[in-house]
Amino acid sequence: MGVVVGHGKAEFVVVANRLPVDLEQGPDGSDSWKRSPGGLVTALEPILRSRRGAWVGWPGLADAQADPFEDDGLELHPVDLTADDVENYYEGFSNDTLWPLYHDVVVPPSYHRHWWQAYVRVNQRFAEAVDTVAAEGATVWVQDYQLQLVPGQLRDRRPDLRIGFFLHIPFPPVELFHQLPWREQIVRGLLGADLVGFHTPGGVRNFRTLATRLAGATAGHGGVVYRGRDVKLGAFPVSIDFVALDKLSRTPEVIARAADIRHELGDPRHLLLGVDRLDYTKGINVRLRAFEELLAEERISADDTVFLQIATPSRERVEHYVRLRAEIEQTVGRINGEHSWIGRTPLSYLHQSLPREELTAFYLAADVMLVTPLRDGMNLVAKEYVACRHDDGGVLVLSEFTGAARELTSALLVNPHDTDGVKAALARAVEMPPDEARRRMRTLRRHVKRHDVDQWAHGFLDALGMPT
Ligand code: ADQ
Repeated sequence: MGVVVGHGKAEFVVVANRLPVDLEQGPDGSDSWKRSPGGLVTALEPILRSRRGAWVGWPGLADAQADPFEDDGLELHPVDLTADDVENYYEGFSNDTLWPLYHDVVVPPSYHRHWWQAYVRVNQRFAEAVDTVAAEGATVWVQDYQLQLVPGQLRDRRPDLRIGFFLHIPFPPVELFHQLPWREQIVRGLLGADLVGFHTPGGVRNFRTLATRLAGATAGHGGVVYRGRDVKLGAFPVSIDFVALDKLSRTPEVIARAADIRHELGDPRHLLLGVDRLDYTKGINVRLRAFEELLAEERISADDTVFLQIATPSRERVEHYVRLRAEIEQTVGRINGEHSWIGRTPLSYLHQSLPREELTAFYLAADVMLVTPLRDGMNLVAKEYVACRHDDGGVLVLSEFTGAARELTSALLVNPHDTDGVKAALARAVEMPPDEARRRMRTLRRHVKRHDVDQWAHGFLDALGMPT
């Protein structure tokens, strides 16, 4: 894949922790690149290709030294991370300090000075990489919580650049953010951008307050004024490639596979589904508890109901994740021990990542989709489920604490801290009259179709002042 390129002069640069390709090492030690398709790549690829675009990011393998290269018209610039960087910047500060802090301290964040130092150092390396690839006056779009210092570091080196930043996770309430020993540096880092985007107006509000309190920013038109510069703030709810998923879900292969899945699960009358990265923010335990209690109270029956939970392995070297996995596996074992009979298991649990076609078939097969995070920036699974239901079937149960809940108001919205409320919604979803379910699903589909990932990317870049 690809040819090596020199230091180009890109007009549009995307910077993210990860490149849209993964570097993989074979058993013989040889390197190869593998595409890692995702919504962000799909949305940005056409824009990157249409104007000398480049992507700066980590290839996903520690201690690899990869040269910049071109892949099908896209310039890719790997940033190398050592094993020590991965441990301290990525697993440490990004995933064990910022991630829990920004998700309402669902688990206690750890604050370590050496993690912070690694975060500063690695962010600086990303900023240097952008400096070498960006043309005079280029537009740079920095993605997510791993790189919050990059806008400021880049502004210092390259005042000619137009810099946007988008946060894919929630921006926390003011009081929680205050816990962070390096709160002022993070806020100032973000204020290096010309536009800072969040999923929701709540994120905008929290950040505006902190920018004023911690960095002396003042009120400005559409945002704040910081060091004499306008910094725009805005809510841009991310989305999915509706057309592609809708199309995939209509293929005969996917439709047949959906029927097979139900059959393999024993042709239950009701099939419930959960799909998540295995993460403590996703509230997997919340729905398992509700399911368990409903079975115990005989409000649903193991004779005709199956709940399938698919959890992608995630952050397996971080302690909280190791513990979460053990807890969930114990709960699954308990529920099945209690409520199964030979050849009939009410709960199926897959700790696996699935190919897109397979996931689409599961979405199409499920009568009820359970999305119950304790906190989630957006939650794309909810939108993917809706996009796959070309038959207008299925009921979505959705946590109020997701960004998606602001848009998908025709779902059954639940408070994941209220077990009785989740149980009531689950029972209602199972018994919902088909007419009502179809009406709700049609409304949801109309919304996601109109607000897809393409519209998200263009909305952000227009606000940043880059014509697309
Ligand atoms: P995530 O926390 O990863 O994203 P989410 O938005 O739900 O959460 O996206 C997960 C993606 O992984 C989905 O595209 C889903 O299809 C896929 N996936 C999940 N389980 C899978 C499995 N077993 N096999 C294959 N694929 C699977 C972060 C934020 C979110 C925000 C997104 C985008 O935490 O709040 O919505 O970024 O901004």
